[in-house]
Amino acid sequence: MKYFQYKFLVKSYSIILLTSVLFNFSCEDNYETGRDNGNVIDGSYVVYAGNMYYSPKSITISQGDSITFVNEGGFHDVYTTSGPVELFLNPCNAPCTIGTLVFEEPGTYDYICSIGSHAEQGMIGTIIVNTTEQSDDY
Ligand SMILES: [Cu+2]
Repeated sequence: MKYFQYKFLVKSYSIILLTSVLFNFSCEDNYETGRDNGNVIDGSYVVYAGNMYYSPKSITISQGDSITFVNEGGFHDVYTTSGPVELFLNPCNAPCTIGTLVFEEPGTYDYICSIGSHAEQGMIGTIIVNTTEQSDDY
């Protein structure tokens, strides 16, 4: 009887251990990818920058919306590499706010961090700006 109780305890403990390990892994994963369009401060969307990421990596906003880039770690800037207009923000040393960009032109903007080899190391992102203009129906 006692042996079975012991076996049950060991089994339960293993399951708890395994679940917490898996949970920790998924949390770590979410840190860089889990942020979404829900991050808004003072009416401006927020994209976080750090070593070596922008989070969220891709964000969809509407024409006229703005994005504030918050630097959580390291020295980073923001430079668009494609899109309707060229935009950039000068770098700053974390913790700092790199700056805020306003997107008046709809379209898809790709951007990078131009510091060192940060872009190659993953500091690239995409901003999709949807038009707010109504199509005219005659
Ligand atoms: Cu950088």
